[in-house]
Amino acid sequence: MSKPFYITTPIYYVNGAPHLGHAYTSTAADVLARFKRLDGYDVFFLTGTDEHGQKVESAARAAGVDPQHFTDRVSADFQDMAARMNISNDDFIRTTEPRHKRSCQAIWQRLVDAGAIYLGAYEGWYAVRDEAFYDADETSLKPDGSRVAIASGAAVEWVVEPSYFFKLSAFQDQLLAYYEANPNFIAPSAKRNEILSFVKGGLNDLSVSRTSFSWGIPVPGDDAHVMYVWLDALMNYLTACGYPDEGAARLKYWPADVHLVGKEIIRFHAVYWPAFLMAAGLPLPKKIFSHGWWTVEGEKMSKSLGNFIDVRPLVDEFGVDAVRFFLLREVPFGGDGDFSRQSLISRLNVELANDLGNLAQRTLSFIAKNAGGMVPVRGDLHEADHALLATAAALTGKLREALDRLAFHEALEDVWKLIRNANAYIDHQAPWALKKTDTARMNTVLRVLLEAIRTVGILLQPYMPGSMAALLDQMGVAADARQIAALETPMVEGAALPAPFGIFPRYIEKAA
Ligand code: ME8
Repeated sequence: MSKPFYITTPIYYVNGAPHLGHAYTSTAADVLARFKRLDGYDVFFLTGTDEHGQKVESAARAAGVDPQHFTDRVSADFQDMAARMNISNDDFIRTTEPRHKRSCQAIWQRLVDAGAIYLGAYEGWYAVRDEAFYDADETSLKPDGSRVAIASGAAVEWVVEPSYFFKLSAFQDQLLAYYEANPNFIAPSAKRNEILSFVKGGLNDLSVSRTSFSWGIPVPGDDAHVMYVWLDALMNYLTACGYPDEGAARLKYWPADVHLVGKEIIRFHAVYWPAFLMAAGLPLPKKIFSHGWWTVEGEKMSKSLGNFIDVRPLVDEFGVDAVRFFLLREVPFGGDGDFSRQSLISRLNVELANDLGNLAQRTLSFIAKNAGGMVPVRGDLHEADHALLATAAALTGKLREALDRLAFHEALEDVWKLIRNANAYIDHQAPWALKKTDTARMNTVLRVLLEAIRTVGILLQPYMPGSMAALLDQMGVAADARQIAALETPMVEGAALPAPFGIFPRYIEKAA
């Protein structure tokens, strides 16, 4: 039986349309999900939309639509974005679904039964944009007299209302012991340090219900309260596993292997979520990985600047795989990055069209013209052949290791080393010269190249599924021979190859 692997993205707020940032997290999660499937794991990959809370309620009001219709519409837009980015999620959860209401009310009851929830009153700062409570020292006064959260810049308002509290303060030691015992639980390490010092600084109990609006999941037994949207939202990861049904088939996926999140929501995932689970006596996720933020042409994406990038027009213009590749190639995963049209075009032209596209194109069309259009027969190997084949053979292990650390960019760098080596090899071996002098040697060289390109094609499938399928089709690799394990089996000598065609055309900017 294959090993379960559970990966999630954050569920996105439906207060606005999907943009590049959402596409980024979903694409990264998708690459890992696809890689693990290809490597024989039983993967469950979850994404979805976060539809309750004050922020969504006021966005619906501003649009003049009732919240349910509003969330139906925006959630459909997120699902469309996922489809256009070729995201292979196994489920799409919406927090307004009945299964989720049931699951949230069940965990609430469990927290009450555990003595972790009590009724009180909240008096303090709240930022609707972040859906977060802030201590006074986490806010600052602006020259115009307004107050904002220091971490995010979101406006805060003073809130006084009856509220249920979760006894977060009681979990400080347990959390610290957990971080200590599981050094890879929070990554990258800078984030781990940030969370460690936050928790060491002492934890206040957390307000987990609101009474000043009604767009949320009612607190069991007290309809005047709706659950705090973050308790509701975090529970999505368990709802999708069938919680609270004990016999649910998907419970085998819990605890999650990776919750992938943006850096601004690490505290919710690495502090509040594990504390809720500890209180409920449930297992904790294995890893919370936080990635950085994209800016656009040097500017933060914001409503006031109106510079939110929708990835769909980019997909139309450059192709989905070029966009997916760019997002994971451009920025070391974990750090911040800047989107610019120019850098996308340059990656497409240099790395996809020149490096990879040319390697495949010149090898395959040479075989079509000069080697009978079939997988060439290999003779004795020279040192250079062994070297290239050894680099190819080592690649799988390197990718497994890099992707287990979510180092998507490093994995690509490793693949590109092989591509560059293969391009140098073809130049050096010059099969066009061997054609006249030694066709047996020419065939061996072509065969070694094909093996290297097949390795690239199979291992890049998670990043660029459509283009790599087209490449593997041209190499006669059967659909059931595209798993990572299939790399152990050599290609079938003499098998006929279909007519080759280019997969990554160069992008030529049209004159304005
Ligand atoms: O926070 N760069 O939803 P959200 C990179 N509903 N990634 C970005 C980004 C940017 N500029 N902007 C957004 C929420 N993201 C909650 C989550 S989870 C239980 C609830 C990505 O719609 C990144 O993954 O504000 C970030 O964490 C997420 O979108 C926030 O989406």
